[in-house]
Amino acid sequence: MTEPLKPTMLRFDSIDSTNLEAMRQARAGAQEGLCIVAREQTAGRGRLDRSWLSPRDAGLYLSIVLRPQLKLNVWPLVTLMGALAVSDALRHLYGLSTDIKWPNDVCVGDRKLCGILAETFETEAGSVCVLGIGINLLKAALPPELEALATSIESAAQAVPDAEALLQALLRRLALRYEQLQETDGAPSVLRDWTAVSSYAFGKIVHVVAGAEVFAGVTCGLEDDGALRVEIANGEIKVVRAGDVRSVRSKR
Ligand code: BT5
Repeated sequence: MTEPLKPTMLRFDSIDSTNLEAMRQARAGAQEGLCIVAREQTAGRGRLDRSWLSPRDAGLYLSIVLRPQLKLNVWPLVTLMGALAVSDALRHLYGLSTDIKWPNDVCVGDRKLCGILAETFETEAGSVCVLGIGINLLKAALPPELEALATSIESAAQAVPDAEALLQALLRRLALRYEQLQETDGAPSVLRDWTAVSSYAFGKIVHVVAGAEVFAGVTCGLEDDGALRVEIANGEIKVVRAGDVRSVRSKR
């Protein structure tokens, strides 16, 4: 039996990145459950050295230190269970029905409302996964150039969200999903739930950029470690572990 996740909060007015602070704290020995929250980030991080725009009080920016009791091959599922927890909280609080774009975007329609960045590393006290979550609360989170691609709770739910209520609801859902992941058969059960709510799981026509490889195909489920399976024109199945996947419309 693993211990339930009990978050302890460390709050900042302004910080470079909640993920970086969580990594610093974990290297200094922070226990599982330490949660860094900031009102703004001056160097919010996305995947692949991209940035996450994090203006003051316009989004929820948090990172949580996890020390999962899991085989290393299923650690990538932490990203998927994080997206499920965000979807659960948004449905519960605002009645929002969301999609999950593989691997880490929670979207309303085609627009990104939340990005997730899980970073894994070693510390003296064992392996750590820092799970970072950025959710756009207000329209003010987004500059004009992102308006076509992204959204906020204010736009999607037509309500100004209470950041603290969202934080508390999200932490509760995260604790539940994290428990689910660590149960016996937790990995297949998280994969099943993810597959049930993501339009990207099956039959999505996608364009994939994975390192130097670029191809198009149709999605056909996830591998045990959460990698996306994409069938290309000759029937071959490509397995995407890292990269960008975007939906493209059929030419028919
Ligand atoms: C992500 O990367 O989506 C992961 C974002 C994780 C952010 C959280 S905030 C708390 C924690 N601390 C951190 O430093 N990070 C985490 P990726 O899939 O690479 O998407 C990044 C791309 O999304 C950028 O290149 C922009 O195009 C777009 N983007 C940037 N800021 C955005 C925003 N606020 N809302 C929607 N899209 C945004």
